[in-house]
Amino acid sequence: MAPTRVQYVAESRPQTIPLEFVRPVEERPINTTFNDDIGLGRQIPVIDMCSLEAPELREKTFKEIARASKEWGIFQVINHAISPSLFESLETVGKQFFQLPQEEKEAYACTGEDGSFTGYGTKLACTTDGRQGWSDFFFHMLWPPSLRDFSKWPQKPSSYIEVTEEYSNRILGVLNKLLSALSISLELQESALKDALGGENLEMELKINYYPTCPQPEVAFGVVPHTDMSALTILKPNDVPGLQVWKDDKWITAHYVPNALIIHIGDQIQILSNGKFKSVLHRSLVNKEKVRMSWPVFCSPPLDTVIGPLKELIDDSNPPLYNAKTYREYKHRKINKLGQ
Ligand SMILES: O=C(O)CCC(=O)C(=O)O
Ligand SMILES: [Fe+2]
Repeated sequence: MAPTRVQYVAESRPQTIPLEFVRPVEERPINTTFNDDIGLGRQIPVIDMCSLEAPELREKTFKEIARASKEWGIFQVINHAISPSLFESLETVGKQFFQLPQEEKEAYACTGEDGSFTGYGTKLACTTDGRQGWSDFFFHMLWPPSLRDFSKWPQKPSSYIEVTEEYSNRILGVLNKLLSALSISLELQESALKDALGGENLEMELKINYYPTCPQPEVAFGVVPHTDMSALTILKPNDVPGLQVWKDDKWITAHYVPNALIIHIGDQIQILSNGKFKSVLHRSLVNKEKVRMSWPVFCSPPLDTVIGPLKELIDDSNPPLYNAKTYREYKHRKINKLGQ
């Protein structure tokens, strides 16, 4: 029997949510969110990618990126050259998939059999802690083209594949620019991070998070706190805020910036940079009236790539802070909570 989907639970319009979604009192969003009533709270930095092309602004922008990656582990980017109409199409096809009848979605149910999370599902093993987040997902490989299996992508709506293929090409362009900028911000060769992540074999996976309306958003999470095991995550949210990041011992809500992409530094860049850039701890909240959705693209090295601190960043006063290991081993250890 298929596990119960959160969307299905939400459609029955319960007054209260089932117990497995209720967080312990000390963890609940209402007791832990930084309340910025007087507007003094700092916001996740916003970086204008156009400035990377302007000779007089480049240096300053590299510094902003370095600072955001060190202090926050997350930033938003604008002027990244992805058009608002492509975002709109991405949102439309994703929404249409989740609006299909339940049985049609179940045809894609994620079985976890091949050790991957591909397909439609309710919980990714890496975020399990015995309690459930108020969200369903769809997950599939996006890049490289040789690893795409279109039969595992939604076949409905019919434009899903075309729109998502176009989006993956555009996201690859943004990713390449960001990896160059991050390398330069670390005072490395421009190609250093991309080379370390497998060069042209670097992989991208798309997850669509679907957070149904929730009658008790003050006691639940959409996705429980975690860092991404990817190198970099490039996330497009819809206009319903919900992402929170851990900064200076507080949970801070990301403001919605129209047409911005949210860039998370993931575990693999934290390791390659020997801790200079930090993998951001984050979580997401849900909403009483509105469906929230988000589209993270996880950018990661191929599984057999060995990831450890880059040798250019290691010297007597900067000893390696992490063990080198394959990404396969890293993932296995993280999913099974074995320590690194
Ligand atoms: O929905 C969000 O904003 C965050 C989702 C997330 O962190 C994830 O899926 O890894
Ligand atoms: Fe995440």
